[in-house]
Amino acid sequence: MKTVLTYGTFDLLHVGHINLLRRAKALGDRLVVGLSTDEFNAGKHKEAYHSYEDRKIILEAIKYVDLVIPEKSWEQKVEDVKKYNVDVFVMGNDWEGKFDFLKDYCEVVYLPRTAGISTTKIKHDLALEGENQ
Ligand code: C2G
Repeated sequence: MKTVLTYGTFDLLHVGHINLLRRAKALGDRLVVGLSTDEFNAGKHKEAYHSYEDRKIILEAIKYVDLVIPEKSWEQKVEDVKKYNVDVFVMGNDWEGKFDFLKDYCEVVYLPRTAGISTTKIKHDLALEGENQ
């Protein structure tokens, strides 16, 4: 049983998120997703449109996702890697290098981001659309 772990906010779910989750799952047999809580997001200066509870329901409906756990702090990753016997830690390459400390515990893989889509872009485009109506 090869376990893969990733983290994120996954708000306003889009193809970039799905591409990440699909490729992450392909690296093992089980994918665990650390989902940023609303409180943790506040620390990232992010405010998700969907609540943690709703984002969790949405993620759990994705066939690539096997388990969703709360991401409450920057410091929990080593503990999570040990707790879930993680073999591979995966993030999009906008995080390239930021989690290399985990190489002492598991493989660390940064995957190319999907170009042209982001939650921020979705919000921006919708706001512009609203202004033009
Ligand atoms: N992602 C991607 N392509 C995009 C958008 C996002 O590959 N066009 C990836 C990101 O690189 C990340 C994952 O999808 O690996 C989730 O993205 P976010 O929800 O924006 O997560 P983020 O705010 O980066 O939080 O402790 C780590 C943080 O919780 C990561």
